[in-house]
Amino acid sequence: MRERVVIKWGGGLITDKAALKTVRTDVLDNLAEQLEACLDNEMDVILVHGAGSFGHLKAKQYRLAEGRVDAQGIEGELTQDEAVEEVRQDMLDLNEHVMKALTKRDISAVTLPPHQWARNTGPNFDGDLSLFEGAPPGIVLVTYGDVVECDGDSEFGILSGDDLVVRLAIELPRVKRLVFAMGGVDGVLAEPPQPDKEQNLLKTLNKKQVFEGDHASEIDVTGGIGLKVERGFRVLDHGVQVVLVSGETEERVAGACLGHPVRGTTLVA
Ligand code: IP8
Repeated sequence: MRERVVIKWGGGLITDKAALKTVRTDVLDNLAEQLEACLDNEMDVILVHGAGSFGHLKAKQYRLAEGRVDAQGIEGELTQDEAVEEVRQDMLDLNEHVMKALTKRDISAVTLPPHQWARNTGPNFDGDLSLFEGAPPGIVLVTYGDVVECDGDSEFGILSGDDLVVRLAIELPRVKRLVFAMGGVDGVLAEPPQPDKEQNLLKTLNKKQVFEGDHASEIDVTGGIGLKVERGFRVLDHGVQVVLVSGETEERVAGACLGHPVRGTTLVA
C-alpha cells in the first residue's frame, strides 16, 4: 500500500521574506526535484506551502491576522477588505510559481486554495479534507497558508500552512510522516543562528526540552519555528513521524520524506 507524506515548504524558504513578492526560483526548482524523488519511490505527496513575502508583509500592515479592526487602526492606502483580496491574489501568484516548478518536472499537481474550502483559523479550522483523499496515486495535492473567512466578529483571519498540515497529517489515511522544509536553519537549534558560528542543532527534540526559536515577529504574522514544533507534537501524538530539515540542500527533504537519516530535527515522544 502506498504511503503518504505531508510536506511543508516554508515561506521563508521559497521566498525572500524581506522583499515583497520575491520568489526563490532556484530553491523551488530544487525542492520540486526532491518531491519527484518521493513520487519515484511510490510515496504520495500532499504539499503545503507558506506565504513568505507574498503574504506576511501585507497581512501584517493591514492586521489581517486580527480579523476586522477599526479602520482608524490601519495605516495604508487599502481598506482591510481590499487587503484581503490582494493577499489572496498574491498567494495565488506564489502558488503559480510553485505549480510551475512542479510542471517543469512533469509532476501532475492540483491546487486547493484554502479561501475556497476552509473557514476559521488554528489547527481546528473547518474544511472538508476529503477533497485531498480522492486524487489518484501520484497526483500531488497542493494547498497553502491563506486568508480565510471566519465566524463571528473577526470575519476573516490567517490560516497558516502550519495549521493546515496538522489536520492533513492526522486525518488523511496512510500518512507516514510530516516534513517541514525550512530556510536558513538545519532544524531546531538550541540557540538562534549566528554568523560564523556552527549551528547548535537539536537532532531530536521532545516536548520537555526548552528551545529558542528564531522568530522574526515584526514580519511573521503566524508563528515561526515555535509554531511548527508545537503543531509537530500534535501530529506526533497521532503516530505520524515529524522531521524538520533545511530545504536549501540537494537531498535532505527527499531523504527525510523517505525515512532516511538526514541532518535535521526529529520530534520524539
Ligand atoms: O506562512 C501564512 O501562512 P504561513 C499565510 O504558512 C498568509 O504561516 C497569507 C500570511
